[in-house]
Amino acid sequence: MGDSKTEIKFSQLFINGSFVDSLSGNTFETLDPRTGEVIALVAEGGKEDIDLAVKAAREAFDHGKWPRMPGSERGKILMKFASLIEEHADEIAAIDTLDAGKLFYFGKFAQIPAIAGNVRYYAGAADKIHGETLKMSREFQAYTLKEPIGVVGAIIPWNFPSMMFSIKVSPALAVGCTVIVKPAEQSPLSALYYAHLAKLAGIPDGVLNVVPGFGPTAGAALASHMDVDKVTFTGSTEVGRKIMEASAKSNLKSITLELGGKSPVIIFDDADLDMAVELARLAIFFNKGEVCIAGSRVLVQEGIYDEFIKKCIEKSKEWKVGDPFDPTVNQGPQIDKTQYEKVLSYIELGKSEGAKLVSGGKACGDKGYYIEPTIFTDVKDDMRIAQEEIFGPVMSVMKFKTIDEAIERGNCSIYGLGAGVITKNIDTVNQMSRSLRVGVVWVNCYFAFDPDLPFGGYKMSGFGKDQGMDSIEGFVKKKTVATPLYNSPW
Ligand code: TXE
Repeated sequence: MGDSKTEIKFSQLFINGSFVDSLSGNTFETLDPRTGEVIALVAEGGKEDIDLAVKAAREAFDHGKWPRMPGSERGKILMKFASLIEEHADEIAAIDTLDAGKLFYFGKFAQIPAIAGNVRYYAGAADKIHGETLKMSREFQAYTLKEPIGVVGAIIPWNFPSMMFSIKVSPALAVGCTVIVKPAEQSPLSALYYAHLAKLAGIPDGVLNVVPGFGPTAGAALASHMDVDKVTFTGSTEVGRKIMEASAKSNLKSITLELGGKSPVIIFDDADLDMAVELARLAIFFNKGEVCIAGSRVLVQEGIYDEFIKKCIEKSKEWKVGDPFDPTVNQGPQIDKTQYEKVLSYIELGKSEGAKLVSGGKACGDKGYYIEPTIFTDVKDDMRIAQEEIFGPVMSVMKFKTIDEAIERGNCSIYGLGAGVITKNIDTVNQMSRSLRVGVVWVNCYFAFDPDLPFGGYKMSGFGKDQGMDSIEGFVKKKTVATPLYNSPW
């Protein structure tokens, strides 16, 4: 039974099918955000460990059986991996709760089963990746081959350690790539557990490697490695730039970036008010606001603005903050001291910028990194709390009058990850969904994820897609083959 006493079994690097210490022998502490206490000492991968992992992945790609076996065979092994994930949901959920403050019951009954579903989706896709037959104007025929891109570096963040692992690794493995995962230093443990399960499932040595370590060392070494063909990254916009720079300065490796957001939830006068309040609350307080696509800007039409705020304040009081192992709790601790202090400093900034604090606004609990669900009203577009990613449970509410204003202000951000639109009017839905410059529009819902739905942003939220069959395209190269139809002088 996974609980707060769950034993940490895997804390070394996973390279070429074995758990090993780092070459330097260095370790780092991973901490429990409920208390700030050490959970485990984890082997700290550096540049030389990344070199070893890349060598193993390169060998497995260039000479191993994984990219060469029929897709259906890879699919069968990935199906087994998915079943093992499901069987160990309890333990994995407990690890993510300890390491990242995530809600245990949500993990066990929703998130980890969804991850197994995600692996299965790509397992099913593994034998359905094919090119096209092309019509040429002359007496030739031609076709395209979709080939795995090669060795993939997956640099992932701490807010969804399991989901991020799965959405990066599953499509890459399905198409026949080999992978090195660099989990976030705040939450490295579940990735190591997945490596263990991958080995049990029969994923060959060297195909999946996991190297915990720090961004500027292990992460940077992966991003600038000459033998890595692709980096898929989720994290801050600032580090996304560094990854692009590293690619430009090394081997021009292909890149997918899923970066920050400042997504609007836009609520029209005709909305079902109770539903709107529920969705707005979920959009920003779920996972303690540590969500790239959190609905951090709530734009409410003037006719229901006052009533919305009243109900939203009432509802935020019912949102229970506390130990994420407690089944009645809605919100656990922020991931670490740095993020906790960042969120609290944004709350101070909001007050000093003139926004009205109407609910929450303080840290809570006598230890750990807990913050009250917080609501600001009277927020203006040019305030920093309306423009910058806070990455915490802080809602900024603004008032608008017309649909044109909603479009303009909804788009008033350097980011373009997602948006929520809440209305009963189909014309409003159509106009909004075509005018918002974002990667996903959720109409009368929020966080509607599915393995089949492509996910990824516009503008400075990045490019390329995670999830869906689009994600497959990020891990293949298309080769064109042309040949004469008849004997030809060419
Ligand atoms: O992110 P980083 P941080 C946002 C959020 C948060 C802020 C900072 O606003 O408050 O970013 O968080 C690795 N080369 N998001 O500092 O640093 C790092 O080790 C290569 C949004 O934790 O971007 C980790 O594995 N890699 C986001 C990963 O990058 C480097 C989720 C992400 O960490 C590196 C997380 C380097 N030079 C934070 N430096 C989202 N889009 O969901 C760091 N890393």
